[in-house]
Amino acid sequence: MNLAAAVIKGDARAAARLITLIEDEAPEALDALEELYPRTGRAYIIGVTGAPGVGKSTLTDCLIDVFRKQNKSVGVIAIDPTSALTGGALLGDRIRMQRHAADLGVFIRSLATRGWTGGLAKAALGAVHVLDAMGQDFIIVETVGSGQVELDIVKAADTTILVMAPGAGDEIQMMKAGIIESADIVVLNKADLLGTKRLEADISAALRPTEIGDNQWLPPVVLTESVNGKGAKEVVAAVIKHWHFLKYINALKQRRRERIKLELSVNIESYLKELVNNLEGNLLDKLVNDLQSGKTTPRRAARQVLSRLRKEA
Ligand SMILES: Nc1nc2c(ncn2[C@@H]2O[C@H](COP(=O)(O)OP(=O)(O)OP(=O)(O)O)[C@@H](O)[C@H]2O)c(=O)[nH]1
Ligand SMILES: [Mg+2]
Repeated sequence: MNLAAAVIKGDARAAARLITLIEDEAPEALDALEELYPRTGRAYIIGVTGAPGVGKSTLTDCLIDVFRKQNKSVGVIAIDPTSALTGGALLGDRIRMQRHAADLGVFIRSLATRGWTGGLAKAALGAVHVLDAMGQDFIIVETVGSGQVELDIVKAADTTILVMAPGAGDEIQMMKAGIIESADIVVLNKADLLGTKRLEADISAALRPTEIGDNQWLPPVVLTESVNGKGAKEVVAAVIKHWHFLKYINALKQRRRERIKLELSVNIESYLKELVNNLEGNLLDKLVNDLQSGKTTPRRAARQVLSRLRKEA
């Protein structure tokens, strides 16, 4: 049986294998994804993001538990843009979600890619398709850090959870960077620690809208103590509430449209990159030489590349 067919049957080993091929950008992966694509669009995708160490994986582990008690299957993709360098965080993620390792209704996978950030977004979207096609009801995508990758992946979720914790030091940064604005739910984890009340007040102030319009979602702040399993039920309830809200105001379709658009542009980008890197006669190298010796300008050089691409097409 081919890989795509096995994934559609729910074969976890086939799914794991396919995600590895996606990470490696293997041509077979692209073919398998083509086959899977018509089977996607059924899962509900939850993004879990936040600064390093705030407790995203511990919370995710608790969320898995709540979903499993409701008889829902769960797929998890843990993404760390820096992990290709350190390798450490991935191990930590696996260990924190270890207790679900033997559960057939749970599929957990870490993702790492080298190279351009667009590659990571592309791989993440591909991995989501795999879990979707294999029949997971909910897919949780955990991303660490900040910056473009995080924002892209946030865009790709149906519901985005921003996790914060007292004492992490990055909270004010996140509020300033506007990351909090893309949160549908804010989880204040480590509520057992000192400084929770203060942070809760700061978050609520940052979330308070200047005016409340119709059909506006005011992100709830949910307190959790993930390390003690506390608060996850309330987080899941908030996710479901947000889901119903999106459907009610007809916004789920629009969100999914954004995701499709992102995937299309990421694919175009990687396709173009490949074409450009494989131009005949080392055109790219020649242009770099010309630029370095002042014979051309970046814009003119880019145009030359485009006209060559057009000719080759
Ligand atoms: N006190 C306290 N510690 C917690 C809580 N939740 C998680 N932790 C601890 O915080 C540390 C980091 O937890 P992780 O779940 O790995 O955090 P993360 O956000 O996934 O970390 P990265 O993936 O490395 O960014 C661990 O030592 C957890 O045990 C909590 O509710 N209270
Ligand atoms: Mg983690």
